[in-house]
Amino acid sequence: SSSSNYKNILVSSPEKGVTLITLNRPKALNALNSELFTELNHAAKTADEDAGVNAIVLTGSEKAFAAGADIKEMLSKDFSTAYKSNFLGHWTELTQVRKPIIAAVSGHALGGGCELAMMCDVILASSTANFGQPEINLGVIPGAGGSQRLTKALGKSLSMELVLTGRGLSAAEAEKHGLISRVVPEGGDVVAEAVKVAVQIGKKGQIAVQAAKEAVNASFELPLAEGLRVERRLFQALFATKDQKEGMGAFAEKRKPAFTNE
Ligand code: CO8
Repeated sequence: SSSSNYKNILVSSPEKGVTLITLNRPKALNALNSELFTELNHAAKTADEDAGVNAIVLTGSEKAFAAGADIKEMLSKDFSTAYKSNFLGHWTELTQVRKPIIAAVSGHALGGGCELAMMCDVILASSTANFGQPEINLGVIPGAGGSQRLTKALGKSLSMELVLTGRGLSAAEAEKHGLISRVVPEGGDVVAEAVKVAVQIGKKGQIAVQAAKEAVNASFELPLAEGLRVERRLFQALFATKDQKEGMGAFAEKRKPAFTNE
């Protein structure tokens, strides 16, 4: 499907090298369903494969980044259909994207919405952001990383409190405890700020950018010694790129580097 066929998302390019994906189910506070995720995966994969794109910004509306998986659609599901259709199994595809994804969160980022934000590489939030894993109120538990990525970000005690009580986490708390990189001050525009970060990333050598993302992500998967080995191998491999010669050469010659992504 081409971008004009998307029903649940909008795709645009606010700056050269940046793809902006906006979740767009306003009547349901961007509740996530299978079709939305299929479109999101398609748009992200398209950006990932486009040599003209360096980074992706993912956002929702002022009111909601996403208020979770679509509860009305899940209500009558039974085990056999959920299991046989691998219900929401394709949610993880977003984590296979190699280019950086920056989440710009305003309003509710709850349940699957919080989990979606946590699948991104950087989270910026406006002061209205409200994170949480309220699944316990629905008789279930987080199903797409809320018990794992949240715990890695916040530690055990706070994650347990959020997951067991379902209470929300304000933008200020999320910043204090390291769930997000920063809150954009009131009056600021979180999407514009995220696009700025994306543009900055776009000025670097893109092989190094993707290697950096791969190395940081390895820290979530591997024991330290293995992670350090991955990092060192990637670091060494970058000496085979023109961008390394350019970057270090430009420093030595006191000029700005002109990376060619080679
Ligand atoms: N699903 C479906 N519809 C929703 C959802 C949702 N998650 N959230 C909001 N909506 C709908 C409402 O039903 C309402 O629709 P309508 O106008 O037709 O009644 C509309 O959006 C507006 O919502 P509200 O009127 O409730 O707006 P408020 O501002 O009063 O409240 C809240 C906002 C607090 C966000 C409230 O809507 C709410 O509590 N929503 C549910 C939040 C929630 O529980 N999220 C977790 C869902 S479960 C989940 O995400 C599990 C993921 C598991 C992934 C597994 C992968 C394998």
